[in-house]
Parts: sequence; C-alpha cells; structure tokens
Amino acid sequence: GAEDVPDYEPTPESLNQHDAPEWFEDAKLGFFIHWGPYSVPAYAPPTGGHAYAEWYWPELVRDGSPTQDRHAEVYGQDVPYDQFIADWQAEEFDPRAWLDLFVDGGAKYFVFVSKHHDGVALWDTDTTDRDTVALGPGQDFAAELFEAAEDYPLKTGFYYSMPEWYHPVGGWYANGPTNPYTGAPVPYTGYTPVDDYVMDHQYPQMLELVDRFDPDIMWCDIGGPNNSNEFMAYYFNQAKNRDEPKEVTVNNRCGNGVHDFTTPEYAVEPDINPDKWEATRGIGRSFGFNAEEGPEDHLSPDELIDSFADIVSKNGNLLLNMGPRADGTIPEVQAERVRALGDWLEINGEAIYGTTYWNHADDENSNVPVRYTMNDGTLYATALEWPGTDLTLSGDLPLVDNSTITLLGSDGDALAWERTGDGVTVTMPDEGAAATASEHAYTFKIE
Ligand code: FUL
Repeated sequence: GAEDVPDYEPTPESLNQHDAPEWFEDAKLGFFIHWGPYSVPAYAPPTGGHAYAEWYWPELVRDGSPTQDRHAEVYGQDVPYDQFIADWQAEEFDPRAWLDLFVDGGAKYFVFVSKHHDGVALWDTDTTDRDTVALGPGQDFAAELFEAAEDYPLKTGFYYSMPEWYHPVGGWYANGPTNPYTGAPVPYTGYTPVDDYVMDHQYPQMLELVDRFDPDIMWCDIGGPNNSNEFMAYYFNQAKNRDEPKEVTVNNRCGNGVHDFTTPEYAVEPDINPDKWEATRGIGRSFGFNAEEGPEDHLSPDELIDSFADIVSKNGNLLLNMGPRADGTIPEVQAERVRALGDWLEINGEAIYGTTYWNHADDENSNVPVRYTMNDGTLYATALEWPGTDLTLSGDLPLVDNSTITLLGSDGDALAWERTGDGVTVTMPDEGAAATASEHAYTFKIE
C-alpha cells in the first residue's frame, strides 16, 4: 500500500522515484483549456507571427508585428494588453457545459490553465490582485470548475506557468514591456509587490492550487527559477499520507529536471517510448481561441482519430486543447471534432483505455496503416483506413488455430483469417456492415 512508501525528499533523486500513476497510463485522453484575457482579442496572424493566440501580448510589443498593426487599428495604439482583463466578461461561463463536452469526447481527465504567461490567475489567489476575482470577470473560475467536476468521472489538473513574461521582479522578460509607439511603460494591473518572485509569489501560488483544489495533475510550463523540489515533495506526500491516499502526477516542465511524463507539443514520438509521454496540441494551430482560423485550419475528425490511435500505440496520452471564446462558449468547430472523437471511442474505446503498447506500434506488412495496442491477452489492430476486401497483417501476430479476429462495432462475427507467406490475411466483411460499426478507423480484436 501507499503507506509503505517512505516520504519523498525534496531532491531529484527521491522525486524521480515517483512514476506516472496507473490511472494516468490508462486514461489516454485528456482535454486542455486555455482561456484568459488573450481570448478577448482572440487573434494570431495566419503568417508572420506566433501562431499561438495566447501569445498576443509579446506579439503586441514586438515592433512591426502583424498583431501590433492590427491592435492599433482595432483597439487603438494606447490600449494596453491589460485592457483585455477588464473587457473579459465570461458572461456564458458554464463549467458543466465544458465538463459534459469533456465526457462526450471520451476524456478521462482535464487540465485547466490556472495562470498563463500573462500572470493573470484564474482563481482567488491571496498572493496578488492580478486575478479574475479582483479584476475583470470577478469570478473564481478554478473554484467553479473544480467544484462542478466533483460530479463527473474525470481526474482534474492545473496548467501553471512558472514564469510571467512581465512580472516586475524576476519575470521572464523582467522589468515589463513598454508601449512600442510611445515608449511608456505598460501597466501590470493588480500587481502586489514582492521581494522574491519564486518564494513570495510562484511557490505560494502552486501551494494554493494544491491545498484549495486538490488537483490530480500539476502541469507546469516553461520551468526557469523554481522551488519545485520542495513543491513536488509536498504534493506527492500530502497525496500519499492522507486517510484515503490518492495518486497524483507531474509533467516535465517544472524546472527541476523531474518528471512522471514528458510533453511533446505539436509533435508525436516517432516510435514506442516506454517512458510515459503525453502529446499536446490545439485542434487548430493555437491553444488560445484564434478567431482568424477557419475549419480548414483544424484537424479533421479523420486526422484527429488517426493521430490519437498512433499516439496510444506508442505509449502516449493525448492532451487535446480547446480554446473557449471570451464569453466561455466553445466554438462549434472544436466541439464537433471532440464529439467525433467521442463517437469513435464509444465503439473503439476497448482498444484504447487501459491498454499498453505491443511489440511494435505499426505494421510494415499491412496493406493499410495499422496501429496496435494490447490489453491482457487481447491484441487490437486499428486500421486507419478501410482495408478493402482483405486486411493483411504482420506474420508475428500471436495467432493459434482457434484464435478469433472480430471487427469492433460490427455484428461480432469472427472473420476468416489465414497465414499467407510472411503475413496474415483477414477476410473483411462487406463495407456496408462495417460502415455502421465505425467511421475513420477500424479496430480488429485479436484473441
Ligand atoms: C507552451 C506555452 O508557451 C503555450 O502558450 C501553451 O501554453 C503550451 C501548452 O505550452 O509552452
């Protein structure tokens, strides 16, 4: 039991004994939410700037950027970034609508951006007035979301940006930006003076998130100066030493060289990586909502599902981001993609949740791209395209005489198969029968 495990010490050697929990390995899918003052302009240029709309502020103060020109036109050149905090009304914010969508999409967890690099905290922090309760929306979004989440079968997580771009002491680009037109310093609204960025601000904020909201995941970003050894020892030990212990987990961006899992961004591991990893990206090119993007900038359901099957076959999870509008609603193109994934998982989820990777992720012998997963004695082969009349698979499949191969979601009849040369040939059912089973990718259960 967990109580037999000695307490973690605040050293990388001790903290690296901690691993991604089984629930995280099994979960495979989480949704990420990037929502903040940057959701008000909801702008990133199609070219010539940062594709991430949540990077609006540094783009705004970058001389000659497309964001700067457009900002002057739409808002006026003297309007500082912080005006968007005041303008952010969040008038349609409904945590249950988000949580319902997470569940419909098949997620087992979510990660909520508690504070991005702009330094605006989305909870009622005691450390500063630069938060959404003292300013702008006047609401404690983290509290509302986490309270509502108690009624949902979802693990919970926080993203937390370790540095702040323009925090007056020891931020990332310390000493703040100036207005590019006038050279005047721009405000850091709500700033509460501190001596030591890490010990008076960052570390207390991270402890607040844990103590008030009890997240299952702490997803740091950027690293840099930190007190993460102390933080992680505290986080792991309080989870382990309570009456009903639970297992929490951390990513690899807390700045202390410790991780339970790594986090490739807009990237996927080329092959199986036994060290647990979680791919993250937006459905489009940005995390924060970018109103400039059209449907063609977003993953199609087919691309999304194929990529997800690929990730899981290589020991990854997918943390897929949604960027709500400033009012709190999730744009339909994003919701649609998420529901397509959920529909696919309704049929094919047994090849995903709770599985592990197999001997190889893909199949060099198959006639269409295939990805494998394993659960106890059952092997799953997911064909990313409809194979036609036959599906050919690798000769190393663990098939014995009475093994069966069935197509998930079909009528369940076992398909004829035979060993042929170097491989295995499976006779496909007719497309009509299978099309009712699933769309986008087709899972064969081999037992
Ligand atoms: C990055 C950030 O800079 C992006 O804005 C986003 O939050 C992504 C998940 O992490 O490092």
